[in-house]
Amino acid sequence: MYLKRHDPEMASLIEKEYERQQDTINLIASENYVSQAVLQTAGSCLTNKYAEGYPDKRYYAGCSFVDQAEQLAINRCKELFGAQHANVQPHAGSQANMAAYMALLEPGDTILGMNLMAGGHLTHGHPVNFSGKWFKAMQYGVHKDTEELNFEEIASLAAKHKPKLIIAGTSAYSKIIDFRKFKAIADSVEAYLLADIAHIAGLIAAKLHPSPVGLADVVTSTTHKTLRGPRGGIILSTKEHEEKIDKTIIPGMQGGPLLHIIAAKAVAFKEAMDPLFVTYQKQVLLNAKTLAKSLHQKGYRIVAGDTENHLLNVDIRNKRIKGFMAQEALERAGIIVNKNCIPFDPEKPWIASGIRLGTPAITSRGMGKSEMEEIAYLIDMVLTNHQDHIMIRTVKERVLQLCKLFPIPRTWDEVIINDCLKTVIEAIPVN
Ligand code: DSN
Repeated sequence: MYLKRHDPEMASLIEKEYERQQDTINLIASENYVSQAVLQTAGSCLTNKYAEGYPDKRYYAGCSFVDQAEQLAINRCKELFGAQHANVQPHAGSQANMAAYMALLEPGDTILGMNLMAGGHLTHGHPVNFSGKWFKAMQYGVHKDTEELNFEEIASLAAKHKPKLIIAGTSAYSKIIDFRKFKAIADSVEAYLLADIAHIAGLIAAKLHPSPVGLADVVTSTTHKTLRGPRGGIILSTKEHEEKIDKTIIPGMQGGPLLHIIAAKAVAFKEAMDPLFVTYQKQVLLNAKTLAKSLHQKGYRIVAGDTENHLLNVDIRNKRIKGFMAQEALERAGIIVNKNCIPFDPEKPWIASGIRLGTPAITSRGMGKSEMEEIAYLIDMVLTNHQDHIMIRTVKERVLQLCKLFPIPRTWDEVIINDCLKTVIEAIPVN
């Protein structure tokens, strides 16, 4: 490999990270494995090109091929989500949100978003984030009893504070999001509605979760979670907001677009339009359900009772272990998760009473029902014996065996779908 000769230090770090990815079970709900095609495009010569502006309206010469690449990404993105307009330049989900807020709001305006502690996101109005500093941020949460979105609270906060923008979106929430209810509340106070679908974009593209496109003024997303594309962001909007959104990204906020990443997004959008992508997403849902059921049977409380998407939040308090300790013990056993607050958590976020588990990445490796049951067993073994080094080593050996049986796929359609699990998730309402 050229890099090995040129920069052995960096080559060795990449090699080690590759081995880490191959040899661990990745349950981070926001991660996935891209195809070789996406990887190749992201590592292509398109990284060399400056192209501030948009296709056919650039500040630089030499853009004819990158213009076509970006236009392809825009067209595919619009087709995939049925959107009137797509901006594929945001470098990440946070930048997509920042641009959308800057396009629709003035500093000091009131926004209403979900509290991070209840399952929201930093950019939805947290005080340490730009969204909480630049805007007057009101925060909603979940019902204490059901741990589901508290629409009464959302409606009453909206009526009281008259936000200019309501944000519908989550990063640690396992139930279906009813975008129609959000739209009705936004309309009742004449607020803009922004849907942040970063986590569920792949499910929406596969029509396994209701879509906010057509309801929300603006929809933001990342491209690397359930959507299984390169690390980045997108903004979908109605025609009405097209010009404002585009002008906010450039010249308003970002510099040169990352054309290698934009092109890789286009490749991922094409992959997401294949019927096999739907099969993959159905398996993601089934795997999450199986994992939740298996953990529940072992005495774990699943936040909100169940999962209807790709993730589950697990309350681990009755196992006498904190979230940060669970995360650390599981990593020693080769199982990668993140600690997560549960709703109304008495602990601080860096301690946390729960863990968040997601199935997009392990489903990409072809794992199915029996592997989910086994992973639940292995998680339980670690959490109930987290100080027992021999037990941790035994679990790690089994994790390695599983990883060897299910290597990271090289191509998007290499994912092996276990036929007996191909049940359609009829229960999930689709727009
Ligand atoms: N960091 C992402 C997640 O893990 O949900 C959100 O930005």
